[in-house]
Amino acid sequence: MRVITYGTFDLFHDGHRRLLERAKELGDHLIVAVTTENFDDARGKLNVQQSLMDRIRNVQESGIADEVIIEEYEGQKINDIQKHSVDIFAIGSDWLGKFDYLSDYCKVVYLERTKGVSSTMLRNETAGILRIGVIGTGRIANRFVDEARFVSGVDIEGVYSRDAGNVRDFTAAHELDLGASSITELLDAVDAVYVATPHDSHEAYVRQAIDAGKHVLCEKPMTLSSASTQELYALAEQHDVVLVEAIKTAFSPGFQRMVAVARSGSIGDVRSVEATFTKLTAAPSRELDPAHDGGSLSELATYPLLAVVKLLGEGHVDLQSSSLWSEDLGVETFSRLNLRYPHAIASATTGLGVKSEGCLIVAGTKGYIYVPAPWWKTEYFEARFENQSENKKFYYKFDGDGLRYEIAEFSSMIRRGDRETFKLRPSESVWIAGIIESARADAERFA
Ligand code: C2G
Repeated sequence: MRVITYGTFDLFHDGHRRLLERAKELGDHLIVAVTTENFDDARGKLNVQQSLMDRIRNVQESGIADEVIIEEYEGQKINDIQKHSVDIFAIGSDWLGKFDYLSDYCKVVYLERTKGVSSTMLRNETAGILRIGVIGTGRIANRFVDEARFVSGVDIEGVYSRDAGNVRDFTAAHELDLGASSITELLDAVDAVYVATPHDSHEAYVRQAIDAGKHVLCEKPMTLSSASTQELYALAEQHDVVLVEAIKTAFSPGFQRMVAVARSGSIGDVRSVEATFTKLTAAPSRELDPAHDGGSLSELATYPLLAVVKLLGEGHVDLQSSSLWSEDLGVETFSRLNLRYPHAIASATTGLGVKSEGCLIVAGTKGYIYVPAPWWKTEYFEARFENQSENKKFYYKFDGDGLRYEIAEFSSMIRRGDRETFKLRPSESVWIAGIIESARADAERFA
C-alpha cells in the first residue's frame, strides 16, 4: 500500500513526527509532499519560518519518509495520487472533511492530530512553537482557533471560560489539549493568551495574564476608557510582555497599503476621512445589552476610528457626536462622530440594527481613495482623480476571517522581541478608547 501526506513541516515538532509515523503505519511506502512558499502563500498560510530546503531536511531527518516530493500548486494532490499510484491519502484531523474530494481517487484517512506540542517557546527565544490559550468560547474564539491553523509556529493549547460545559464542547470541537477549569490552570500552560470574552470582562483577564508574565492579544475594544487601556499598556511594559488589541483590519495587507498610499501624497494632502460600519442584529443580543456595555459605539466604532487615526493621527482638536438612543433597549444604536483636525475633518458612523453603505472615503487635495464595503476586510481600493484616466485599482488578499493577520503579527512580535508594532501603536489604541469613551458619555447625556 502506498500512502501520501502533505504539509509545510515548519519548525518540525512532535505533532509532525507522530503524524508521519501513523501515516507510514497505514501502508509500506510513505510519500511526503512538502509545500512551497508559493503554495502556502496561495492558501494564506503566514509566518512560515524555515526555507523549503530546511523543511525538506526536517522531513528527511525524521527517517520516516520513503520519498519526499514538493507541493507547488493547487490541484496537485489529484495529479500526485494518480502519478504515484497512491492507495491512501492521510492528513491530520484539523483538516477533517476538507479533502473528501480525493476519495474519488484513493482512500482518504484523517489521523487524529496531536494535542498540544511539546516544544516550548521560552522567553526571548526565537525558535519553538508559541503556545496560545484562548479565554472565551464564543463565535470569535471559534474563528480564532480555525484561523490559527494558517499561522505557522503557533499552537492553540487550551481554553478557559466560566462555563465548564462550554469549555468541554470547545476543547472537543477543536481537539485541544487543555480544557482549563480555572484561569490560572490555563495561564500556567501557555506562553500567551487571546482574550475573546464579552468586553466588560476584558480588563480583568488582561491584567491577570500580564501579571502572570503572559503575552496578550485582546479582542477589541480592549476597554472602554482611555485611562484603563493606558494602564494595561503600562502594566504590559512593566512586565515586558506584548499587549495587542485585536483589531484585525490594522494587520491586513490591503488596509496597510491603503494607508501608505493615502499618506504618500498620491492623493495630495488628506482633508477628510469618512468611515462607516453598520451591522444588523436581532435584539435581544449581548451586543445591545446595556448590562454588557452594548451599543453601536462599543461594538463597532473601533474600526472606523482605526481608519481615522491611521490616516489623520491622534491630534484632533474637536470631537462632536450625535447618537440615536433606543428607549426600549437602553442603549445607543446609531452614532456619528465628527472629528476636527487642524487641516482635516473626519466622520465615523456606526449602526447596530441600522444598515448603511459600509465604505471608506479618504479625500485629498489631488484625488481620493475609495474603499468599498466591507472596507474593514480590505481586498480592493481605488485611487480616483479628476482626470479619470489616472485612476488606479489596487487588489490584495484578505484570507478567511482575516484573524490570521493579527495572529501572525502577534506571534512575530513575540519572536522578534518587539513590544510595539507600527501597524497598531499602543497610543492609537488608547486614542480610540478615549474617543469611544467621550462619545458614549455624550450619548448617555442626551438619552
Ligand atoms: N499535525 C498534527 N498535529 C499537530 C500539528 C500538525 O497531526 N499538532 C499534522 C497536520 O494535520 C498535517 C501535518 O501534521 O497533517 C503537517 O502539518 P503542517 O506542516 O501544519 O501542514 P499544513 O500546513 O497543515 O498542510 O497541502 C498541505 C496540507 O494542506 C497540510
